[in-house]
Amino acid sequence: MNRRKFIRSAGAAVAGSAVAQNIVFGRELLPAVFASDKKPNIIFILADDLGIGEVSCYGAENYKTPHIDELARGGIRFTHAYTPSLCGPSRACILTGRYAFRTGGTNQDKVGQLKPENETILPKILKSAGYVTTMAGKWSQFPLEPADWGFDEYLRFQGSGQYWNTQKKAKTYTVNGKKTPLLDGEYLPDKMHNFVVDFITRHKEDPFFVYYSLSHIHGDILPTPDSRQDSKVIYADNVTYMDKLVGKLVAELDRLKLREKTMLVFFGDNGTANKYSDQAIIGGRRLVGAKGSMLEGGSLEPMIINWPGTTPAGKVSDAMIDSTDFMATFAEMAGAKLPHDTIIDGRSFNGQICGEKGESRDWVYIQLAGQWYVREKKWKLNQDGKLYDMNKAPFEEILVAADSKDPEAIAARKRLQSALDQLNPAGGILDDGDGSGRHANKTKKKKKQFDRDDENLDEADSAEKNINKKMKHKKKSK
Ligand SMILES: [Ca+2]
Repeated sequence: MNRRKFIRSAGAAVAGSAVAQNIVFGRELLPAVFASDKKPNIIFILADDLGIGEVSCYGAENYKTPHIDELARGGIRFTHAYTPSLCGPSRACILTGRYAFRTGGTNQDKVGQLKPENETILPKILKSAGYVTTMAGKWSQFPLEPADWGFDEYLRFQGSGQYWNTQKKAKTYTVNGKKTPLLDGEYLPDKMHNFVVDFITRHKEDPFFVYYSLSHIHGDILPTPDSRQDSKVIYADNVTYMDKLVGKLVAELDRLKLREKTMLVFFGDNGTANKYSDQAIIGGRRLVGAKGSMLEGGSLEPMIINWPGTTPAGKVSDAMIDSTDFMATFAEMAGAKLPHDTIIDGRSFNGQICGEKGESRDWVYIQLAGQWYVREKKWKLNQDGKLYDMNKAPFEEILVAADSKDPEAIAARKRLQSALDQLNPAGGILDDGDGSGRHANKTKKKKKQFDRDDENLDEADSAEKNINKKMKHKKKSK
């Protein structure tokens, strides 16, 4: 039996035994079989504040992303991939495979309080299967250093959207614990690229995992090395540069002859920032909502998986993908065991990657602060019992009357309410922040501040700093 067929039949066997939604199918069955099989390298590229409205293969009219589009032509482009609409809560779902009401990562500041002794994240899981791991770029809003969470090597910067040393937080960056100055004229995203290329070159014989967490296209929006001096489209220049970096990395994989051994995943951590959402136009229309909202523009993300020889080329998949799924998927791919003493919400979509029809989840769950919803392809139900018809999404979400007699709507409400009842977010760790998803304190900030697109994220970063200080103090006093 070949590997794909094995994945399919193992999945079917476990799914058939009616395991709970929360248990990843087949996870106990795979490692022995995969041990002798070649494990793919995994490169996870996470763009910051990028929605589908900035990616041309999704129909974005104001931007061109030829290199990302090329990945889609040679791989699978997913049209229904979702994640919470702010950086921290989104990254917590991606890295832990667990929902916010389980980890406590309900807002930006709270993610800064997660602890490695409570949460096992992706690098640790993959390391247990023989992977060498690295991260490059933004580590916020996680606390401590990437190494404390299991990365073998890392290059991280402080805060978000760091590019030039003219920015306060970009005077230095940290490489494997060592503060390194960013010199005049050095472009941090290029340093990150070089760091990743050096890593994959040194480890081309090992299975490796790269968590490549881009600066782009989070504010500060500054001219790129390629911007014309008189450029009036600096934001678009940043989209273009991000795309160029993706192309450059693919070229390096070609040079190293690693393309067929490497699964490239491209994803965004949340939707377009408010400030630029009017330009994120598809088919003449703007998406509903933006970063930080509970609407499509906040959580619907571009997602492309390219692995020549394994992913079907040019496929467009409408499978529902939840950002907690990466953990289960990569673990299955690597033949790694997931933690057995904790609930993993994500489910492997390995079958989709291998070009088989595959099990698909029926809904995704999205939470930010004290708000949440479950979303199927056609319907969405939130924590207040409001049901939305999503047939015109991502451009419109139509509220269904509470007393609607439409039998489809009645059945959808019942289904989704049952999913929410099963998850029971209100019975988990509750958000004690100001409700914005940004802050852990209860003092409501002025609305104006919410609308600032959190370009600076100073408060989230200061919370991260405080917890880092506390942990350091604790380590010393031990
Ligand atoms: Ca973000």
